[in-house]
Amino acid sequence: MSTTHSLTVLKLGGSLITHKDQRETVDWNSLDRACATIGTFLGDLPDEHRLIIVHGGGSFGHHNAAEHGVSSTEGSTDARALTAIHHAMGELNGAVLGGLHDHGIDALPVRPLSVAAQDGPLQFPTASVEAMLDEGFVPVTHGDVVVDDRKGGTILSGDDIVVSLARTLGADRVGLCSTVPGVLDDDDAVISQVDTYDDVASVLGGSDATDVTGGMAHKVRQLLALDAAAAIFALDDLSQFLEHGTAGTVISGHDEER
Ligand code: IP8
Repeated sequence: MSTTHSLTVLKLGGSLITHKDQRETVDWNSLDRACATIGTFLGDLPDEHRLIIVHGGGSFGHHNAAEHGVSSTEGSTDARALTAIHHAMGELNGAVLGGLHDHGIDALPVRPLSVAAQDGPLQFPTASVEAMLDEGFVPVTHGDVVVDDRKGGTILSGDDIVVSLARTLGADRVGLCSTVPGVLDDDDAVISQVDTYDDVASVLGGSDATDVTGGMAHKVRQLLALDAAAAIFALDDLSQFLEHGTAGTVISGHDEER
């Protein structure tokens, strides 16, 4: 990718763009708000900014994966089951692409099952993503089922893709837009800055709804290991993040999980 561009990797959380407790139900209102905000941001910018969007599974991927007993660690060799999970994620990807197109964003799909593999570490070739960025498109990829060395297919989370793409492509900014305004302390106040995992170890728990790829703790650990400035924030702060690169909880420093 051309180095004169600045690159943002933005994840739209599955719980944000779907109703997580209702099977395969898009939250059209939140999706449209997110797409409108992104459209305004890109429309206001000169051409040098590049954006990759990654979305999670919400009530599409996670219900399907749990039903077939597939997770990030538990694989399956049942091709029909793996295809069903991938197909559900394709439906959601189609909804996200449609929302982005409605707001004038030149978004194109990147389907991980067809390009990525788990061979110990994640292998996510980026030639197609880079070519899209160079041509001014917005690649839109997502958590998916991927083939995993000696396990059949397992679940690859959107968070892992965010981290992999941000590293490989040298992203300048990474944002996770979620239903929560950041990492919350015991009084539900947003922790504005996290430099090491120890800062938040006592307050982080698991996700409430069905989620086969881990909750906030995993996100924070992964973001801490990145070079790029990262932030976790809610939809109300998406515009602030896109414009300034900081919102909600800002995560910096090199901690665990490299
Ligand atoms: O919601 C998981 O992606 P995530 C995708 O980013 C599937 O963890 C297929 C469950």
